[in-house]
Amino acid sequence: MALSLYGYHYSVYVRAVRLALAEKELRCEQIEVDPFSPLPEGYLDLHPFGRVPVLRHGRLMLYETQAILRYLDERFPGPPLQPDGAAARARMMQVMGIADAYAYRPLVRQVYSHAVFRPAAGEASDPREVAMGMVAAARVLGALEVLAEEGLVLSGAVTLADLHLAPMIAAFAQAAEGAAAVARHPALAAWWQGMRGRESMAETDPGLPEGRLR
Ligand SMILES: N[C@@H](CCC(=O)N[C@@H](CS)C(=O)NCC(=O)O)C(=O)O
Repeated sequence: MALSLYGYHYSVYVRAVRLALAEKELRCEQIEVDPFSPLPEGYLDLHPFGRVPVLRHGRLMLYETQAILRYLDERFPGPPLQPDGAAARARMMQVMGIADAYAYRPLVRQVYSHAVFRPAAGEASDPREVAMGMVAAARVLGALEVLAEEGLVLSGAVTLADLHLAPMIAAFAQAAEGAAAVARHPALAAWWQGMRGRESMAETDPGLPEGRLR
């Protein structure tokens, strides 16, 4: 049964799924859907909230990145991406929850989008969004530092938490102020140094738009 991924090239959530596919060495058809443009007809039948990613595997259609990552890890062979032990698994889920609830908006939609993506795309950006994002990011990085220091996740063997978080940190760290903020957190910075060098990260790097008008 073939795998298909509906996703937007620049989406951090889609990149998390692509990372899992790469780490598990799975082949997957990629269908481009830009959720920030008018959606293709029928797309809301696949994802009622109009977001990306959506994974198709045979008759199974799945949205929500955490569910997709779990499915890929549990359904397919390859290196296991979930740690042993209740505490480490709970930490993995905790990091993914932090990424969704507290990190995505400031790190990606405020700092990356307004300091990096929009300027590259030739779109208007708002420095106040960057400033507000940096304020909110401080608490997120502080919380992640505590967890990386503890070492149950974000240190060593790659888990779904690493794959979920890494695209957000990758986006954030493209802004000079984002990179400087990560560097001020030694355990998180050490994790990021290891993570960013992985082959799967190079394979899934979306690059930047060049003066493209969306
Ligand atoms: N909870 C969703 C979030 C996915 C998400 O927000 N994706 C972004 C792209 S990175 C999106 O589709 N945004 C469209 C929008 O905000 O309208 C998941 O985990 O998959």
